[in-house]
Amino acid sequence: MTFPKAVTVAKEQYPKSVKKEIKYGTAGFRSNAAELDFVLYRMGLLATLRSQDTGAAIGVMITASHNPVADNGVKLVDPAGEMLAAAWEVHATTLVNAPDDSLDVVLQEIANKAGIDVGKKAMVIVGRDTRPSSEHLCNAAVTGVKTARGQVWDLGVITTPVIHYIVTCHNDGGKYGEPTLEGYYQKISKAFVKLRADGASNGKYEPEILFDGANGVGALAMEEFVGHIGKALNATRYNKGDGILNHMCGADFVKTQQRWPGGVPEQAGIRCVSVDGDADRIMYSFIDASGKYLMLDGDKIATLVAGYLQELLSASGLKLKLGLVQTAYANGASTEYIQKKLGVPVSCAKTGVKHLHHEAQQYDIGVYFEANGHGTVMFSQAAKDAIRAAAQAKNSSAEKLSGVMDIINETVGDAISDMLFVETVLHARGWSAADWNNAYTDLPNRQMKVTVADRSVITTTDAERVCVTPVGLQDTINKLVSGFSKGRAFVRASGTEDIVRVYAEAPTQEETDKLAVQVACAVH
Ligand code: NG1
Ligand code: ZN
Repeated sequence: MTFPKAVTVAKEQYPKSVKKEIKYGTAGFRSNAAELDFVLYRMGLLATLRSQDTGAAIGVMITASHNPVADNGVKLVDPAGEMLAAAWEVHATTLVNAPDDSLDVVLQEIANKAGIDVGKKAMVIVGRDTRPSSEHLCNAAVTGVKTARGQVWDLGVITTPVIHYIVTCHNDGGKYGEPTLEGYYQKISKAFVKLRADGASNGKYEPEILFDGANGVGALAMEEFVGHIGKALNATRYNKGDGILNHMCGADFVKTQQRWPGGVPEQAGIRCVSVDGDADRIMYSFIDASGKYLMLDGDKIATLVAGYLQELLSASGLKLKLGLVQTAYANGASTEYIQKKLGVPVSCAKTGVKHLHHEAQQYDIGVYFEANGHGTVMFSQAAKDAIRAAAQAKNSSAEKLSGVMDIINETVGDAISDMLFVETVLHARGWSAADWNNAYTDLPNRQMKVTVADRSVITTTDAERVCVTPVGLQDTINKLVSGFSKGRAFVRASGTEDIVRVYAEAPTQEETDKLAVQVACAVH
């Protein structure tokens, strides 16, 4: 028997408590925290196998991100900091749904399928957010790793982007950066401070923000950054953990409610930065001179940073291909602005970071962002080499690009690293929040959730923009859309909730709402 203790430990400590089938989805496993003990134990077992399979360290992050505090979840991080490979998502689902009695057999089957030598060494890096349930769930994962005879490196309470960074750096021998928390803070902060060494103010840019930590781990990470950045950015921190996680604050609240976050005093003209519960998503908002609330989402961030990278690239003379990856949820005005005004090519990927990440790899410099504020920039090895060489040769634009590369956490969307990049661009341009917002005007848009008996009957193609089944639904959507000049709408089954999402855009909010309701009725 290769996994002699797997069944006993399961039965004695982490018995399977949920009968219904659960699936490793876009965000890994996610549910009410009380239902997750056995899932975490089994993910510890699986992460060990994956580590033996790849001969590298694997990450296990315990978080339910922007979801309520009573929820929790787990996601595995592959060796180069990417999301778990699709074949292993299937293994994860199989293992989690197996009865306690057959765990050893199922583990052996996975090992056989993947051709794993289970005697090999394994290393699993675990991290968790600030949820009260996270420590207990982390212990379950650690027990799983140890039961499968793997080694554990427990990072404690950290953000999701930090675990992606540390897994990457650990596995590449420190090429991307030093594989420690301090290494992470140092790399990003130093580059940020250096790029504003000549003065933190510039034109209409003031180095001052209000930081909404969502009462989660992002607040802790920001305290660390403030210690490293010093006076280069004056960040007044709110929602530092004294309130309820993600409740009436944070990036998801701001994006879905389009409202100023609770717990942060309203101050006109000052940028407010909201992160989510594991600090991999970011939203900006501000109140303009007339008292109007304005939100700057992932699309605004993507267009701002892609435009700046494009400018530096052409000034540097480097011949590198830059592109932006969005999803169908990107506001049509952002796509038009970046394509037509700035001449940056845009690709559309399916919802879910792994799809965007993959698509971004086709460019030398690939910017990807979801409208909800999750995104980053990736540089090919050739791009990195060319930029560093030109920077060494004192090409000033390449020097800036090189600095920007160090601010960015390429391994995954990273709220605070993204924030420091946005601040860098605004500083370089001498822009206020209003200047940034005025680059283009969002088209009115509306998202709706529709509950159906079986959401899997909805299938799509063309990066989710065209509905394939039920047959005839797309024709109906086309007809409805044609009733509006410049309308756009699509439907898709959510990967994280038991609902169908409807998205609509049109020239006015009234028309948009009408179109969304008509499409929702067609789905129902
Ligand atoms: P689903 O539920 O599949 O739409 C949502 C978000 C994604 C992504 C995932 C993972 C929207 C429309 N969808 O996916 O962008 O963030 O959750 O958390 O925001
Ligand atoms: Zn998150």
